[in-house]
Amino acid sequence: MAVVRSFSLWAVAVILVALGGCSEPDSPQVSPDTEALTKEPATIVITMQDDMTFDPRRVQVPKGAVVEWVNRSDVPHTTTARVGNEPLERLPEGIAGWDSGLLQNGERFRMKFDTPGEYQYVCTLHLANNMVGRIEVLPAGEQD
Ligand SMILES: [Cu+2]
Repeated sequence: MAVVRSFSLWAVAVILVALGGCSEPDSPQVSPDTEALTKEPATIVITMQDDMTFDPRRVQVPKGAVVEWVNRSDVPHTTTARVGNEPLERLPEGIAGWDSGLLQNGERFRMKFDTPGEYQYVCTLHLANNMVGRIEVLPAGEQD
């Protein structure tokens, strides 16, 4: 059950996903009439607050959703979930995790969640404040 440590590769993949998010190849046959049926991945925004919290602290998202963290406070924060840092950081089996690095006021970090399961992440700067968040990624068709 060896876990491949591939943070840097993962970070590159995340960046590529973030950069390419708006230009994903789609079906060339989509007409305006079927636009309503075209499935755009949902984007869920989580803000980082002055009181050292993620807001909302817990979210449920459908498989394929994009989560975007935005620092709305005057101090830097991170969103970080690393393999082997249980219990505060938890990832589904085989997921490499992520680390935004320092996000200053107004800066953003995005992740796409394609694997159902429970993800728990932290701000590495504010562990003492219990700055923890949780994302539950639901299998397709099971979200309310
Ligand atoms: Cu923080």
